Amino acid sequence: MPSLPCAELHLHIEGTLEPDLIFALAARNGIDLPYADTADLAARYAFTDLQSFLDLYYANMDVLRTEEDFADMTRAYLRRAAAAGVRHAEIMMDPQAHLARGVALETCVNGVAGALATSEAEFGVSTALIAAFLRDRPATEALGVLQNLLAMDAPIIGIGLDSAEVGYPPSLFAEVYDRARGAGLKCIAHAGEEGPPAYIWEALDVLRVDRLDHGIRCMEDEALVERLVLDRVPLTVCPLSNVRLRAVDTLPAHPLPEMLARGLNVSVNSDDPAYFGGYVDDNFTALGKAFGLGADQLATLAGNSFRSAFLDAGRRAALL
Ligand code: ES4
Ligand code: ZN
Repeated sequence: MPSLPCAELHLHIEGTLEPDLIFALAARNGIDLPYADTADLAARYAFTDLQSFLDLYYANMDVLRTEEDFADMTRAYLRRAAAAGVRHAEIMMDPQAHLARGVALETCVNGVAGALATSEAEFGVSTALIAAFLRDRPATEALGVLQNLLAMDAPIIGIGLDSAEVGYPPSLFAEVYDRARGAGLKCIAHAGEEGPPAYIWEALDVLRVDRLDHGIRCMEDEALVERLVLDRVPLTVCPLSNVRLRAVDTLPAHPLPEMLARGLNVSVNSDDPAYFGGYVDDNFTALGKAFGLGADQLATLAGNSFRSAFLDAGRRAALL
């Protein structure tokens, strides 16, 4: 079956680092990995919650040292995304995760952005880059990184907020978001993945986000659902991620069909595909198996993805 054409709006580029590329980059950079082989590494992908995943996600990034490493990772994702039916990808990266390891901002940003620059010609995938800040690190650090990104004229269209959610409410980052909005950047944030509906309210009312990542716990708050429907706030839902990180018990228990039925503006995305059992096409296939989604629901999900992308009308029309 051909893949459904869509836009991918929730994708961490560091979460596309597949075991074989981790080993190849480790060899190239003379790094000794604490795993015997790719099977030994992949056997550790049995996560119990968000933090258990993040521990491995941050550890594996250590193989990313040079601009070429970041570019190779990005090109591998774009090649796979094209095969998955992705026409446009808005890609998050985590600069602080690299700065903390002594990798320069220019190295990680130029490596990813360099690969994105040739994506349309090479893979037929249009792209945009979003710098995400780590909410479990100080907001002052995020502000400093934002200032450096602006000073180097980094080719980013927006900012995001990710990493460990519970205990780190969006309101901690109000100043960062005000500064980004003032600089003309789009604003997104993870909220309501593991965190409570109150964090989604804060992302909307304090950070004034243009789009929400995950947001699935909105279903616990009727007034919040009404607000999200009324404002047509895009929610980038990641079904296989939610199952692997136990935000939901099983895929058949996922709220996505109910979210669609309520009229929420949801799209399907892969989050960290190398870790969660698949790319966006795999997410659609798994949803089809679990729920038997009809052609109308698939068309709504794909349509929502294109409409929720930060694309002007001309570029959007060219993709459809
Ligand atoms: C993430 Cl699934 C998820 N949640 C929060 N932060 C993240 N960073 C990378 N993947
Ligand atoms: Zn995410």
